[in-house]
Amino acid sequence: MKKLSRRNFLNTSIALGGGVVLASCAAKPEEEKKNLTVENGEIPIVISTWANKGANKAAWDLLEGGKSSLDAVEAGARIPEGDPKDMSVGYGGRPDREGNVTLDACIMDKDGNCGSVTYLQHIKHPISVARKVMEETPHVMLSGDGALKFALDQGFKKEDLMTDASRKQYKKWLETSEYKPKVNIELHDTIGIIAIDQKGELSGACTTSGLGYKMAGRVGDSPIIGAGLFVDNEVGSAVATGMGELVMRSVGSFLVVELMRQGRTPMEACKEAIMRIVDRQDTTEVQVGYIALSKDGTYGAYSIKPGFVYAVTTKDGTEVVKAESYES
Ligand code: SD4
Repeated sequence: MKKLSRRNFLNTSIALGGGVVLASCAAKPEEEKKNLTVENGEIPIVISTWANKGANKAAWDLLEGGKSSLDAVEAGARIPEGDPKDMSVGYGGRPDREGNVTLDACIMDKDGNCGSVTYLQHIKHPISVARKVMEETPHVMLSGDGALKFALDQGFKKEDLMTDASRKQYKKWLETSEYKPKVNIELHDTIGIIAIDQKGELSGACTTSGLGYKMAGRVGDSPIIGAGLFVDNEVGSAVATGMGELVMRSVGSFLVVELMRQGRTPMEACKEAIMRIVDRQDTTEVQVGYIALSKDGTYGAYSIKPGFVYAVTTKDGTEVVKAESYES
């Protein structure tokens, strides 16, 4: 597929009558808007990448009960982590090419505290280990064997994270051992989740098993503060999903939050961060999507390719919203 240049994209948009919609939450089709008063911001609120309704529910139950956004995003992230059917996160996640399931996760709170684990094996809930790194150590990031040792010291259980299904898929993959990251072959179920609690405080979390059949040792954007996730309680928060290398090269989530600080709506900020990638990197066969939530409860998203959705939960319920994208 030919890569569209930014100029072509803008020209196309102008030709279509300025169809590049920049309003916050413009990704929501008109008929879906009726229940959510997002234009004015709705608090508390939780949004997450992809159609993780179960994750939003777990987070919402805590927000509704007056718990902190930190507790909420951790609880939300644990849902796909524990779900063997979700093959991009935690238990049942696709292994690397050596057959090891290696997990990346990070979490960030309203005070700018953060914790992260990378290349963590054998622990079902890396997000909770990341929170322990934040709360129980003087560090931000622990990796590999050190992260595992820390997790075991904290009482986490060592487990086999492969399932029959992931073993079967891996065996099939070994028949060709071909690795070419492409749009959606990884299914991109990584969860990034952001919430604002009843006190108006923001937190975020991100957790993944990374790209399926990645090189041994590969770490993506998801545990990197500023790339996969960033929270600034004065401004807002953003998380990324998709091909982590593109996100890391542009420090994407930090960029989205800084653009919101400068006055962009969440959707405008996500779009500008995607355009930064599209203008400078080869995006022919890869997907990246951002979601963002501003301090006042407005939200938005944008992706390179169509097909990116995110789940939004407020007191009016949960809906899965289709994001606007650079390509159509
Ligand atoms: C990574 N960003 O490891 C992750 C993958 C992902 O949805 O988000 N998939 O690059």
